[in-house]
Amino acid sequence: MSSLTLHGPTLSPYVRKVKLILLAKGIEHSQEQTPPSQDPEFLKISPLGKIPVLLDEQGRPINDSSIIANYLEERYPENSLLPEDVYDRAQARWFEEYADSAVNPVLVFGLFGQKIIQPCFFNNPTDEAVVENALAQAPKFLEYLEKQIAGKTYFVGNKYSLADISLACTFCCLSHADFHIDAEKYPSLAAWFKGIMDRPEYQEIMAGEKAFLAQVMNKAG
Ligand SMILES: N[C@@H](CCC(=O)N[C@@H](CS)C(=O)NCC(=O)O)C(=O)O
Repeated sequence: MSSLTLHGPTLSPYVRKVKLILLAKGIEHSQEQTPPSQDPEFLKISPLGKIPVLLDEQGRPINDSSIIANYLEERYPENSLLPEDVYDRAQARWFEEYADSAVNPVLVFGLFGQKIIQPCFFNNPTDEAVVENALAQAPKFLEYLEKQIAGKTYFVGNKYSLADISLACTFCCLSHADFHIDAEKYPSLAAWFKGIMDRPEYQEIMAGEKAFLAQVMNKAG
């Protein structure tokens, strides 16, 4: 029987989230570097043309990283990435939502999207107004997250969870765009991210992404 197939490159914060969940849970899978597109063939498995898509062993698609995360948690409850406590579970899902729907659209798309993805993959110039808007909004996100992580190793329940994965995926993209957490202003958040980045699976994924980006940027001149 074939294993699960993840579609999309991990440069996408949402694909990276799913990849890290698969790795944390030790789930056998393969990965295709499928880009998002409106190609009719791709729309058959991704109605919105977005990545990630996860295909199960029967080739049935599951869309949206949060729904995939939930599916993986229910199907593979071992090595759970959600805390035991019901309130903490809600908090973990909140941080996932905060990263995915609040921070990424402003900071990831504003900085990584404009500085790397648009010029290197679409030959579009960086929209400096979008970058400036992202930079202006960054403190409100960072201040909130600094308060939430202060005095803790992980965001929720004293355990590595979906909350850490989702937020780390945001900061991975930002680091590609040369935006780093200022350790003087946000010491707890910076220490948390360093701790996460020291994990071998992050080292491996980021090394692959950096090598790929270096190649693409070289070609783009
Ligand atoms: N809520 C979705 C967001 C996925 C998403 O926006 N993916 C981007 C890549 S980072 C995409 O496929 N964009 C193509 C498009 O919007 O057409 C999820 O969590 O999977």
